[in-house]
Amino acid sequence: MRAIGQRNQWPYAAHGQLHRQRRARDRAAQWTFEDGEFATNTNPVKTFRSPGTYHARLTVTDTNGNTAQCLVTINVNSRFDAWRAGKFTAAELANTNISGAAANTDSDEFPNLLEYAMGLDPKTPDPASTFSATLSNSLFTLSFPHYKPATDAPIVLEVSPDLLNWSSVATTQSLDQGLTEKLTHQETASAPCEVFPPEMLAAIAARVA
Ligand SMILES: [Ca+2]
Repeated sequence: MRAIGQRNQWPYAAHGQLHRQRRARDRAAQWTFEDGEFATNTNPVKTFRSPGTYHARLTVTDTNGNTAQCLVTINVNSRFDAWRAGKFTAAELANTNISGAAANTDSDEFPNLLEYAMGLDPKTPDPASTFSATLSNSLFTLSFPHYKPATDAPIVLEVSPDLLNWSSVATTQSLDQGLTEKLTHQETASAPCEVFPPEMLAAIAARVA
């Protein structure tokens, strides 16, 4: 399992825009956000201080005084650098051996980029079982937490029938916890897997680390 990092910008921002043709004939538009802020232009810009899912109510009024409303969902994603800034001190941020993507400050199984992608705390050791791998009744189940706003660090889950050749597999959501979710992959175990499950689990743990 690996997390892929990308460079992104701070702060989080969301832009709203009405359809061009509709906007042309509308007389007024008002956006009302959950925190009480509002905007009366057709293309507002709002800054959010933390990732998450937000909503805004949009009211448009045409030249005849008719109004229409809709609820707009705004997904505010995170950025690895912004996450780092919230987790480490200025001195720690200057030291990539502590706060870098590959660093493992708490000496658990997960480097910082995976801590971020999985929604963990980089200064609190997490057990290896945070990435769960079980074999029961020939059904192999892999599951791990995922921090939804970490779209700049997608997690790629890879499996191998022989520990030599690896391929990515799809995961499905098995538990929704708001900003985090549990992703799971299941498949029927092959014969070698049934004979050597401990070795396979150890190899998987090594690849996570
Ligand atoms: Ca760690």
